[in-house]
Amino acid sequence: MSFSNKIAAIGAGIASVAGFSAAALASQPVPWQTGFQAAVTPVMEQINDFHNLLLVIIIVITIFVTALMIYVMWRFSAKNNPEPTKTTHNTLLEVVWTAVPIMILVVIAVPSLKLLYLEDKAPNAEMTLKVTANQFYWNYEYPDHGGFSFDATMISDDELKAGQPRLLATDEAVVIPVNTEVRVLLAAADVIHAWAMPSFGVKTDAVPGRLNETWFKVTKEGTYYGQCSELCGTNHGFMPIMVKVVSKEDFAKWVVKAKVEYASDDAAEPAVKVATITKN
Ligand SMILES: [Cu+2]
Repeated sequence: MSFSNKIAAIGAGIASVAGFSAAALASQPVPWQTGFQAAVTPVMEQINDFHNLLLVIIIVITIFVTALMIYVMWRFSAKNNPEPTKTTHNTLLEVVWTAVPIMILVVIAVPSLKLLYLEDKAPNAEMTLKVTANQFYWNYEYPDHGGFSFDATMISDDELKAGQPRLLATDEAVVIPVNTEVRVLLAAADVIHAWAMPSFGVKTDAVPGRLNETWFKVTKEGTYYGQCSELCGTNHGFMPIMVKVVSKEDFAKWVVKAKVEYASDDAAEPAVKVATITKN
C-alpha cells in the first residue's frame, strides 16, 4: 500500500467511525485529509504510484539544492573566500548539469505518457455510460441497456437524511457493476462542466458540441462521490456526482427496475423538444 493510499485509508476509517459506514466503502473527502481518496480503479492506483514517484524526486531535488546553497553561502562568503577564483568554464560540470536534469525529465515523462494513454480509452469496454452536463445537474443515459436516462440533482441541506454527505449526495445515483470496464461518453447541454471522480482517477470535461471519452473499472463495491470540476456558473459547487458500485447481479436487477422507473422521463423529453422546435 502506497503512502497516500494509507492516508486515504486512515481517512476512510475515521469517516466510517463518524457514521458513514452504511455502504461497503464510501469514498468522499474527510476532514483534515491530506492525501488522495482511496483508489478503486487501476488508473487511480497508477496515478497514486506516479504521484509517489514525483514526491520522491521533488524531495531529493529540494534537499540537494538547499544543501548546495547553504554550502556555497558558507564556503564562498567574503570571510571564508577573500580571493575569488577567475574560473569561467568547466566542460564536465556543464555537461553534467545539463544531462542530469534531462535524465530526470525522461524518468518523469515515460510513466506520465503511459498513464495519459491508459486514461484515454477503455481497452475492452463492456458497457457505455453517457453523461450530459447541464446547469446545474447531470443527466445519465445507459445506451447499452435500452437507452433509459435520468437526471441527478443535489440533495439540499434541509432534505438530507442521516448518512448522506452534504453537497455530495444526489437524489438519483449512477449505478455501475463492479469489475466492469465502463466507457464514459461526456457532453454538455449549455456550458463546459467536468465530470470528476477522485477515487476513480477520472476528471474529464463535458463540452457543448463535443463528445469526450474516458473510462473506469471499479474493483470495489461501494458508494463514491465526485463533483463538477469546471467553473460553470453560480451553482457550480452544487452539482455533485454519486456513483453506486454494486455486484453484477444487483446491477442486472437495477436495470430491470430502472427501465420501468425512468421510462416516463424518456417519453416526456422528446415531446418538450418538439414543442420548442415548432415554436421557433
Ligand atoms: Cu458544472
